[in-house]
Amino acid sequence: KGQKPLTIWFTGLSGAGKSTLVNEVEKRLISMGKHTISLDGDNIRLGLNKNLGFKETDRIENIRRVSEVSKLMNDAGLISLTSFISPYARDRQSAREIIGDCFVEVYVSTPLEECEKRDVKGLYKKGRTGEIPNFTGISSPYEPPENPDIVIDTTGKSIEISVDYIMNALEQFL
Ligand code: GGZ
Repeated sequence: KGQKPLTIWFTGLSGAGKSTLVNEVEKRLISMGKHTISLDGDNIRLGLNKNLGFKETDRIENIRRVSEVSKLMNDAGLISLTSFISPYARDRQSAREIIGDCFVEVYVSTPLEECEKRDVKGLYKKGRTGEIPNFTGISSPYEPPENPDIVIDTTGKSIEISVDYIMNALEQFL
């Protein structure tokens, strides 16, 4: 039997845990025999979108292209997992419209305070000093989803617990 194509769209602040969750959720899906692709800054912003930065119009175009690519992947039958801050509600709504009813929005709601405390790559520090301008949560907005399909705050949770929670919530969409 075939699989249902799906775009599992992760949104949230830098350091919220999107990429980690996408990687682990993808492993689980693969172990269930699903065919997947994951889209993130590493394979999109360094290639297709290398002409884009972080000002508002660039972020809008980043998310538009990711939406179209994810739709293509769904048309090819794949489950696509996307890991982008995608800070603007309007652009996530456009993504939903482009992708259609196989769109699932996962809000990684880890609060700014916790993301900044983690500061895995030292980017928040640079955001605070202004060395990195337009930093999401500090000098650039993040509009939280109002009606996400799944919400997960990773504060104080192991990766395994968080992934168990998401897989359970995803079941109805698979
Ligand atoms: C936010 C930035 C910025 C600025 C570089 N603001 O934690 P990371 O490093 O690995 O993930 C962040 C990533 C965000 O790119 P996205 O394509 O997800 O953003 S958007 O959806 O808004 O287009 C961060 C790094 O890039 N980064 N500068 N100014 N994050």
